[in-house]
Amino acid sequence: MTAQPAVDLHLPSTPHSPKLVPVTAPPRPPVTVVVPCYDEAEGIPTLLARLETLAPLGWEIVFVDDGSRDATFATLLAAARSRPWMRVVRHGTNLGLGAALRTGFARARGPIVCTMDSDCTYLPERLPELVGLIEQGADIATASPWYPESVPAEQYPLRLGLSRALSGLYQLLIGPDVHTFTCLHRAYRREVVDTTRFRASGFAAVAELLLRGILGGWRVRELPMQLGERRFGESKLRIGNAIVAHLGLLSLTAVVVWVRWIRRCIGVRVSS
Ligand SMILES: Nc1nc2c(ncn2[C@@H]2O[C@H](COP(=O)(O)OP(=O)(O)OP(=O)(O)O)[C@@H](O)[C@H]2O)c(=O)[nH]1
Ligand SMILES: [Mg+2]
Repeated sequence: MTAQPAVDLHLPSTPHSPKLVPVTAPPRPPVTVVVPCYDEAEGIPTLLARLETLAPLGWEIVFVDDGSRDATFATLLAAARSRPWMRVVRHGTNLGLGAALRTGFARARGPIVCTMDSDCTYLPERLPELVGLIEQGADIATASPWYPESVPAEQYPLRLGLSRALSGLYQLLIGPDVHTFTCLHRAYRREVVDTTRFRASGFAAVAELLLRGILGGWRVRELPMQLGERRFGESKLRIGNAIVAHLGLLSLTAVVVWVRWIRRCIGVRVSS
């Protein structure tokens, strides 16, 4: 598939359109929230109503519409006209969740960058708690339904089982300190998203970003949080595709961890 250029409502003007250059640059927001959206038109009114409660904080919210086939883009566009805290970016075709995150990160202006699901299955109102963990010194803060103190979710036993099993396998490779690797509801110190490269285009990008962050030495904190039920629209998760992508990521992570372990062993022998 050919990548289509992203359309950004608030992209800086080009030298060919000097009349559009603002007299003063808009103030840098303290936090940017990136919200990837794909065919989520049904839930957008609820999403906007809930995000409106964050407006007094001065945050910017960057919506990345990823080639939706429904009215997602038109709805976001109309809403942005009366909401200065909204920015809307669009891919001409569907490029996947990971690609949408990369586009959102490239547009984010805040020193702290959050990501969240557009279906509000984790409470948007709790994003300030994740940001608080970054302000206390964490580099990555993630909501964590698999943290021991989290209230367990009860819906979708098959998918929850898969998510839990994957997180368990990543935990085996990386160490016991982090319990959830697949949750999009996160906050990052800006340097993390600027320097952590991740390759996956689909859902596995969420786990890849956290794994690469941990392997890169960034400090991770978890916030116990219950996973809620999707109330609008349909799930975009394709279980078969997700399993294949995660198996690839697990293998890659295993190789990286073993190579590091072997290097450490050789280093110990050389120095002794
Ligand atoms: N930009 C973009 N966003 C996507 C894509 N697929 C899913 N998303 C978004 O990623 C988030 C998570 O997708 P969901 O379909 O909710 O998947 P899930 O959370 O695993 O499962 P449910 O909540 O049960 O549906 C939502 O905000 C989706 O709109 C995609 O291809 N591109
Ligand atoms: Mg969801």
